[in-house]
Amino acid sequence: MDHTELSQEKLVELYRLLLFTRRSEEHLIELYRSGRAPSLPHSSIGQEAVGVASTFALEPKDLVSPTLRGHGVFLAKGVPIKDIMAEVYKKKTGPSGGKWSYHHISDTQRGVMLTSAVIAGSVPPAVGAALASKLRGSGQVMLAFFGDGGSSRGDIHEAMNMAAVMDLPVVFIVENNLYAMSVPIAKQTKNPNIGDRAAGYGIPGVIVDGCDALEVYHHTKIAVDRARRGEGPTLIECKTYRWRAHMEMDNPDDNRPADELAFWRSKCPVKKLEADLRERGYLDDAIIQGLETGIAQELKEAVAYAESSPSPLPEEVFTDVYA
Ligand SMILES: Cc1ncc(C[n+]2csc(CCOP(=O)(O)OP(=O)(O)O)c2C)c(N)n1
Ligand SMILES: [Mg+2]
Repeated sequence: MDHTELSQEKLVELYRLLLFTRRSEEHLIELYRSGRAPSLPHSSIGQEAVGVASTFALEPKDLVSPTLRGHGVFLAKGVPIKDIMAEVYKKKTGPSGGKWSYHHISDTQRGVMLTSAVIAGSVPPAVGAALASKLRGSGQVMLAFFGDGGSSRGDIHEAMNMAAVMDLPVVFIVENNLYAMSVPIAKQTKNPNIGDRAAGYGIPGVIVDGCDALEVYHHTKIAVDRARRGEGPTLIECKTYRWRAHMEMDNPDDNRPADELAFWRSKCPVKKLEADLRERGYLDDAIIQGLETGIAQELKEAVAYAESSPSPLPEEVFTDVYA
C-alpha cells in the first residue's frame, strides 16, 4: 500500500501522538491507582492506532464524536493534555468544568462535539451534526466512533441508514476490540465482521487492521475525502484489542484467554509504527528518546496545572445543564 501522502514530519507527529496516548494513559492509571487523582480510567491501551490515526486524517475544522476510549482522539484533535488532566482531577479548568467523567468530555471549540455515557448514544447526534454541516455548506466531516458492543444498539442503524440516504459527510469508525465488558463478540453477533453491514446501507465498508496506524490513516483519509466531496458515508471497522480490563476498577484477570491477550500484545500499535518509521529512516533511538522526554515533561506540567486548579463550587452544580 502506498502511504506517501504523509510527509516525514507528519509521520513522526503521528508516532508522537500514539506514544503520547500510550504514556498519558499509563500515567492516568498510576494517578488513579495511587489515589492521587479521582478519575477511573477506561484505557485504550493496545488500541490507540484506531482513534489517533483516523483523527489524524481530519482537517482542524472537522468534527469527532469519540467513544469512552477516546483519549487518543482528544489528543489528536488538539485538546491540550492539561485540559484533560484538569477534568481528570475534576477541576473547574477542565473542558467540562470538572463536572463530568474525563472520558466523556467534549470540547466543541476543537470539534470534539460530544461523547455519551450511553454506548453509541453519540452516533445519532453525530449524524445530526453531519446534516448541519451539509445544510450550512461548512465542508466539515464528522468521525463517529462506536464499539462492537455499541454496534448492537438499534438507533445507530437508523442513524447510519439516514446518513447513507442523505449522503451526509460522516465516517463511521467501529473500534471492534472483540469485547463489550465481559461479553465476547460471538455472543453479540453471528457475523464477526461489523464492516459487512455497510452493504445493508448501500455504502462502502472496509475492514482494517486496527493495530496498523498507517492502514487506519489510509482508509480513513479515503473515506474523509469522499465524504467531503459530498459522496456520503463510509463504515470502517478496525480490528483491535484492549490490553487492560474494561476499566481500572475491574479485576485485571478478566477471564479473557491468555493466548488471545498475548497475540494482540504482539501486535502493539506503537511498536508497529515505530518499526515502519525506523525502516524508512524517520525514527531512531535518539529521536524516540527526545519524544519520550518531551511527553514526560508535558505530563508533569499537566498534573501540576490540574492539582493547582480550583474545584467547581457547590452552587455551580446546576449551571451548564439543560434541565
Ligand atoms: C446503552 C448502554 N448499555 C450498557 C452500558 C454499560 N456499558 C458501559 S461501557 C460498556 C461496554 C461497551 O462495549 P463496546 O461498545 O464494545 O466498547 P468498549 O468498552 O469495548 O470500548 C457497557 C455495556 C452503557 N453505558 N450504555
Ligand atoms: Mg468493545
